[in-house]
Formats: sequence, structure tokens, C-alpha cells
Amino acid sequence: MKLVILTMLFGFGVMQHNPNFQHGRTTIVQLFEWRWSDIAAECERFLAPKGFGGIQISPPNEHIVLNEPWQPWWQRYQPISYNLCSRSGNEEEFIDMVTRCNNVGVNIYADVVINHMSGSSGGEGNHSSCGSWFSASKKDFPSVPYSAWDFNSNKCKTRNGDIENYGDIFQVRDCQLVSLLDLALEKDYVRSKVAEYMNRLIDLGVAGFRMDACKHMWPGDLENVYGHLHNLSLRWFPNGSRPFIFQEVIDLGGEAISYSEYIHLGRVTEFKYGAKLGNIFRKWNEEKLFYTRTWGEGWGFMSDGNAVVFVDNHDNQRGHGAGGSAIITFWDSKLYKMAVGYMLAHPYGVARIMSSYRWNRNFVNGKDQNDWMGPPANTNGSTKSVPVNSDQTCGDGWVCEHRWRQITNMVIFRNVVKQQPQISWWDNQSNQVAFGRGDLGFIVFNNDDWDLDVTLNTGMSGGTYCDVISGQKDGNKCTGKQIIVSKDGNAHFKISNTDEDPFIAIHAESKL
Ligand code: 5J7
Ligand code: CA
Repeated sequence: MKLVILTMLFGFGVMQHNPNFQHGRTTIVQLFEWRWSDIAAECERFLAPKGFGGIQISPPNEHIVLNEPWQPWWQRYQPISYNLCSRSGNEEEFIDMVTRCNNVGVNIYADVVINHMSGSSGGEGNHSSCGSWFSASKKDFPSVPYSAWDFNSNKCKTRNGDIENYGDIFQVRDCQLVSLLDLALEKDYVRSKVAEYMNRLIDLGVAGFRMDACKHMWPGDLENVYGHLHNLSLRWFPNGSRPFIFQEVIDLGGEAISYSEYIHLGRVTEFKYGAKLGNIFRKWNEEKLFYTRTWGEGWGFMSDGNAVVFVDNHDNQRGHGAGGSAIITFWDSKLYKMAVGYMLAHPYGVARIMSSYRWNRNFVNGKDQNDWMGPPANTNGSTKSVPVNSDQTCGDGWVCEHRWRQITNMVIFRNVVKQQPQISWWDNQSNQVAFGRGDLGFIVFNNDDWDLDVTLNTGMSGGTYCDVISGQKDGNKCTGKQIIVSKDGNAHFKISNTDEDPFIAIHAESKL
């Protein structure tokens, strides 16, 4: 009996750390600000065939619509109601997306904003994505409905009701984050409204949630909400599947609130990962790639089973948030491909890659004046859809990093080598490193300012392999470099530091 109860408790807790990937897939792509109709098409024409595991979508609920002078991306982080109509599309389009992506085995993870509603200066009227009326000054959101009683005002002790001191955990949880109206998640009513919203998404087929701003919510309140969630839809998932939970807690160390308060509830975003990897590939702060021999827990990161890892996200790719200018993004494409390649080759964590849009960066004294800019839009403010060019790149300002050959092919690499241990580490005591994943994959990086020219034991079976960075396997030939592995597993690698992509990766399915 005791054992049964223990198994149930353990099983219940652990399930929320599992991404529920289908068909042995491994990787999440954040399709930031994409429309639902574009995502549905992308699942069918690209993500499923290339083996992507799931998508983090922008918040699907009704949000404020701002004009300053053009809709900023962060309006999606100011909820007005839990109606499923947003800048990305309406309810019908949402349902169509979830259905079509699930039908081809690509999971949908919704970004969920439950710490707050709109900003306190959000005014009164119908400037919301479904046109619902609200009054920020009266704390009245009748489409949920929430009224003034459902917010934290009385618990917060700061003068203007905003968080002033991140060293005070009561302020961080009970006061307003940059004037956003802070929900009283200790109230059963608020918990039930939030759980009802999340259950609606689960019942439609969503596989899990990216929980926004968890630092600003009490772990006990989150535990209560998660405890009310349904199992995943039996239409696509095995009986008893729990929603995957990954929580945004920005913790680079040195604050009063630690990621460790949240790991029993689900996975947590490991912000140290991209911040450190940025410094390493940029060779800042005396960092060298060979120091990553102990990458992962050896660098003081949270344990493997709790981490979601990423090179950049929608927030820190624009100089906001954790990591500052060390964060590598598509703007530094050569370094970016290497950093994402490293992440996808390395076994630590559940990996998420970013898919962005371009904006007019304009630095004044080191600060981007246009860090607020929303997605490519038509003159009426609606988000442009994502056109795919004949060379498979995206148009109209959509970057589609996930379609860059080097990145797509490393998503496939990660699927091929999953669960294989990291072996055969080699380095030159500088910025050239190599490692294998069991006998199924091998990768070599040259981030030094000189050539790499070395014979290494790959641990792989003898034969000719196509490098999946400079090209890939195409029938019985390679479109890029070829690597010959001898019967004893040795292979010769030569990588010029001036190569467009100074790294090489081979795996079992790239063998001729
Ligand atoms: C929260 C943190 O705990 C943290 O450590 C951090 O670095 C950022 C935030 C943060 O989270 C948000 C979550 C939301 O759902 C909505 C939000 O508006 C925020 C948010 O604003 C926010 O902090 C901003 O970025 C930090 C780097 C600054 O230190 C903060 O002051 C804040 O900056 C504010 O950004 C400006 O002060 C304000 O004038 C401006 O209007 C506002 C614009 O909104 C954002 O930049 C939204 C950021 C955001 C960040 C996220 O991590 C996220 O998941 C969603 C939105
Ligand atoms: Ca709060």
C-alpha cells in the first residue's frame, strides 16, 4: 500500500517533467508571434518531416492591443481574458492548428500568462484582441470575469504597488511586475479560472505549458493549479499522460528567489545555459570552448532532468532580460549556428530552439531603441503570414532559424543519438573540441583562429558519412563534406577557421 501511494506521488510529480514527445523526437521550436494558420501548415510541410518534437506558441488568449506607435510584442504578455483569440488567430484557427499538428505528431505547448492581467495604465474600453471590454483602472475584466477582489493590491506593501526590491520575496510575488495588475493566485476562484483555461487547452489537444513569470508566483499556488489539470487528450496521447510543464524562472544566481523552489513542479528554464554559452563562443571573460568538457551540471546548472535549455529566447534576444549582450542570436549567424549545434549535440536538458522575426535594430548608447517592435505586420496591424521561398527560406522578415540547414540537421542529429551517452571527448586546450554520442554520432568544433587538422576516434562504425553541417546525405552521395571512418573508428577532420561553418557533424543516418 505504501509503495502504491509512493509510486503515485512520484509518478505524478515526475510526469510533468516529460515533454510527451511522439515518435522519439527531442526538440522544441519557439515559433514566436507566428499565426496559427502558418503553424498548422509548417507542422505538415516541414516540422513533422524533419522530426521536430513540439512548438512553443505565443500566448493564445485575448490580450491588450497597444499602439505605441505600433503594436509591441509584449502586448501578448498583458492578458484581457482567456478567450482564444489573439494576434495569432481566432479559436477556430487555434483548434485547426492543434488538430493538424497533433495529427502529424508535433506537440503544441502554450505560453501561459497567469501572474497578471494588463498594465494598470491600460485604460478602459475595447482595445483588446477579441474586442472584449475591460477597465484596468477599475481592475475589471468581465470576460473572465475578474474584479478588483481578484488582485493582490492589499498584500503588497510598497508605496506604488510595484516590485521595488527583488531581495524581498513577498514583494516579488505579491506586488506588481512593472505595473501589471497582479492576480491573487491564493484565491480558489482565481485558481479555478486559470485551471479552467488551461484545461480547455488540454482538452483541445495541447501537450503542455510554458509558464510565464513563475518567479512572481508562489510555488504553492502553482502546485494547486497544476494539481487541477486534466490528463492529456486520449485522441493523441497515451492514457494517463500529464501535461508537460516548463516554468520561466530567470535565475542567474544572486537573487532571493531560486529556480530550486520550482523543480518539484515541473521543468525550469536554465537561463545560465545561454548566458554562459554566449560568453564561451564569443570568447569573452577568458572563456574557452574546451572548458565545456564538464558542460551541464558540472557548470552549476540545475540537474539534467529539470532543465529546459536554449541559446536565446524572445526576451533576451533583444537585449532584455538575462544574459545581456553575451546572448547569441540570429544576428550573429556564424556563432549562432555553432552554439545551437553545440546545444543540440550535447545530451543535457530538453532543448528549445528559437525562430524569430527581424526588426529594425537601432542602438543608441548600447540600447536598442526598437526592442519593443512586434512581428512583421500589415498596415492595419494584423500579423503577416510566413511566406516560404523556393529555396525553403522564409520571406517578409521572418528569420526561420529552424529552417537553416545546419540547425534543422542538428535537430535530426539529436533524434538519432537520443539516450546515447556522451563519449570520446577531445580538445586542444583551447577552442577546438569534439565528442561522440555512443556509436551513433560525432561532432567537431573549431572556434579558434587557426585551422583544425586532426585524426580522432569517433567510436562509430567504419564507412563514409556525410557531414550534415556543410550539406547532407542525398541518395547515395553527400551534398557537402564527406568523412571517412576507418574500421577502427578513426577519422581525419580538417576544419579551417575561415569556413562559413567551422564545425562538422556526422551520424548513423548520414552514412552512405
Ligand atoms: C521578469 C523577471 O522576473 C525578470 O528577471 C526579467 O528579467 C524580466 C521580467 C519581465 O517579465 C514579464 C512577464 C510578462 O508576462 C510581462 C512583462 O511585461 C514582463 C516584463 O516586463 C518583465 O521585465 C521587463 O524586462 C526586464 C529586463 C526589466 O528589468 C523590467 O523592468 C521589465 O522592463 C519593462 O518592459 C520596462 O520597464 C517597461 O517600461 C516596458 O513597458 C516593459 C515592456 O515589456 C517587456 O519587456 C516584457 C518582457 C517579458 C519578459 C519575459 O521574460 C517574458 O516571459 C515576457 C515578457
Ligand atoms: Ca504575483
